[in-house]
Amino acid sequence: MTPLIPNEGWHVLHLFYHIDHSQWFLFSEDEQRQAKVRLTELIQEIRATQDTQLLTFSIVSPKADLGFMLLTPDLHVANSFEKQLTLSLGPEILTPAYSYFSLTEPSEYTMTREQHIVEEKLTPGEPDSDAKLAEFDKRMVHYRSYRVYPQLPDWPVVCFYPMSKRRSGTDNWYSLDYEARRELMSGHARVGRTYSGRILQLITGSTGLDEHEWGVTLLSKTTEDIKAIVYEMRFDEVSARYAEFGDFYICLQLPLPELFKRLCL
Ligand code: 76R
Repeated sequence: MTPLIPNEGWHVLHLFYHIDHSQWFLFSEDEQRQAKVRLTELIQEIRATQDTQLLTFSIVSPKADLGFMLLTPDLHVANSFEKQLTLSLGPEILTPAYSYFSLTEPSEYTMTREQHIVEEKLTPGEPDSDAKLAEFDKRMVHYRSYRVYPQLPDWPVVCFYPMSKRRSGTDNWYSLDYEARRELMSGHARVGRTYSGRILQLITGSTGLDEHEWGVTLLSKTTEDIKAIVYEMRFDEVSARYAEFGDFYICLQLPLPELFKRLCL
């Protein structure tokens, strides 16, 4: 099979399931134990695959029970792991509640060095400006690689929602010229940067791949920070005027033994 690997970035699947406990309780204790071993071994296999990450979640509220976030380069591999995960606890135990398919991507609005010099009124060659530029360069190297090849931490609170940019009447993001969009996005980024260290955001592109245009995955250590950033962003013009959102899922990232207990498996 020829691998389906993007030139840049990884494929990303958010997979949320309901657990059918009425089927599960028909299993003998031994069958339940074997099912959990199967899922545990599959997760180990996935995590041992090169450039592959798998996050495991208990979902808050009955929107879903169990969730996975899978990041891996080859779509054949992603698809194969996805089918195995769905069946891992036995047929009809996991039923899909929601899923989202996207790709990590660089941003077309990432600030260039030249734009940074103009916006911050820097004078290259002057020690003060050079120090600021060195800091900018360091941040951008990290940021560019993080967006396309993220390493997600085990922070406990994960918020996922899909979003699109509006295309209606005078509020059509796609009929704005590039400079206007870039200007608006730099306001968005300014708000975002004030949450540095508290919110880790991963924006993955899904135009043509799923219902919305991006998947937004926010990782945090508290629910307050998730609520605060999403609220504050609503006042920023990019969100206030141009953003449309899908359903929100709050996930708790848990290690597997704890996850089994939490889900009454
Ligand atoms: O520093 C840079 O140049 C990167 C700036 C940046 C871009 C280009 C950035 C920063 N984002 C970008 C793109 Mn974002 N982001 C969201 C949401 O709920 C809402 O209202 C919106 C959901 C959040 C919470 C968030 C957080 N961002 C995007 C895009 C792609 C747009 C496109 O291509 O048209 C979307 C859909 C989107 C949505 N953003 C940040 C954050 C945070 C916290 C940051 C700061 C990151 C950092 O510097 O550490």
